[in-house]
Amino acid sequence: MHFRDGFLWGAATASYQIEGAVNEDGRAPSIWDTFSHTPGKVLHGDTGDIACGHYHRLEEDLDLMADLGLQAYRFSVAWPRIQPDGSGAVNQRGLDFYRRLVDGLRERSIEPMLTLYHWDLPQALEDTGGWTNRETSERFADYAGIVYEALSASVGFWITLNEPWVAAWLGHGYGLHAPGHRESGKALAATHHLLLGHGLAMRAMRETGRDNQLGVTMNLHPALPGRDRDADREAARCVDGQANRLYLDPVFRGSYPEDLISFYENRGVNPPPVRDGDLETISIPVDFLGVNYYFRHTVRDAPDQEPSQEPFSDLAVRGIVPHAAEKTAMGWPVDPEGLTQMLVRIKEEYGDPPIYVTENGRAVHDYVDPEGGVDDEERISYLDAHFRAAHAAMERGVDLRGYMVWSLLDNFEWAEGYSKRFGLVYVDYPTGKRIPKASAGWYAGVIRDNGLET
Ligand code: IFM
Repeated sequence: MHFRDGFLWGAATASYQIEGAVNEDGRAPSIWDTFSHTPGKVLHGDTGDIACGHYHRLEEDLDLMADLGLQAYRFSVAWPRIQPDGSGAVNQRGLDFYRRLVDGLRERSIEPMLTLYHWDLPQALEDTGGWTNRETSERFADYAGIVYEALSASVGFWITLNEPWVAAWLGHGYGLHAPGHRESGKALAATHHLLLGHGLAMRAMRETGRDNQLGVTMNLHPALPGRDRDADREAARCVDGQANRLYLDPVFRGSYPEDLISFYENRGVNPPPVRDGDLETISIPVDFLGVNYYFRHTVRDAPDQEPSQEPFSDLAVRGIVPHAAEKTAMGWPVDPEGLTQMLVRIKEEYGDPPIYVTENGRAVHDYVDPEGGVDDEERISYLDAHFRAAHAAMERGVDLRGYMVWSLLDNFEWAEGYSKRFGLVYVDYPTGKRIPKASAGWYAGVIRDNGLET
């Protein structure tokens, strides 16, 4: 089973999840430093203070990528390293770190794919309202302009935001992520300001006239009714509205999904604070869409459900995990067909954009065996099935151009701390030692062959 020539195989990470060195070289706190240091927010009280120590092990990690044969590496820039106050003065030492990273990738012929925002908002901006404040969108565009100016000659792929649904809803609607707010209205405001920030950043980067690929990454999940009932079908439509269309529609069609906005308005929740011209800015054409795919939502109508920290509870919907499904260590159902469906849907309903899978992978209860290896068979079979699902979408005409496995390294899995391992490479946290898992060797073979055995 062959992938097209030039298909880009890589792996992904994010700044707060791997770097550590949170107080070094001028970096100031982000909302995740504050959140993770707040008792009760992250499992076992884990924080990103040290994480994988990537900031200090840069060369070693670059060599690991080269050993794996990666053709691309997706990473994110920590805004509080670049602008510790979230605005104004630029911290050159922060930029220097990413310059070393990008140069190290280029020396190893690995294509850098840079994400500007993977959730580590400078705390100073949160103190003035964070993403619920419109000004944050403008600050984000300034920051994008700074990083673009510094690195656009060496980085070909630029992603404005990672998973705006997660930043908006887990961070502002359900309180499971930083900054920990729990109001649907705040999540809608954050959604709008994140998307506006994306559009303003797109404009700032485009205006330089440089010829790079610019896009945005969304986490997308097909939504399926749990039972053969109209009420569950309606629940699935609502979840699809919040999880998928609330992001795809404004970027690709220049509008918000009316059914979802009226659902909230009917319950007294303010709609996204749109001003004249915002949707034109948000829908500035992207060169590609980044898709992060993990699982499908299966949902039931739950009319008596009170809004809680449970995602979609404010939609009076409950998510279920089908009994028969294989589950990952996150408890997420394994569903490769959902990837094919989502990719084909984007092609059919959103104008057939070029797509990169910018994240896909699974958590496994990995351990080091007595021989010193990590035999993560479940990860191999998960990736194998999802690569085939991606290939099936390409056979149906989807313009899929590359695939980034989540993740290069085991890392800080947000509210789950270090308890969940997604890496191709095992990290022994007490020592920082890296041990490539069986999946790393297997993936190197896939990259070498640009395909899978049938
Ligand atoms: O670890 C996260 C990543 O930061 C964003 N996408 C999903 C991954 C697994 O939960």
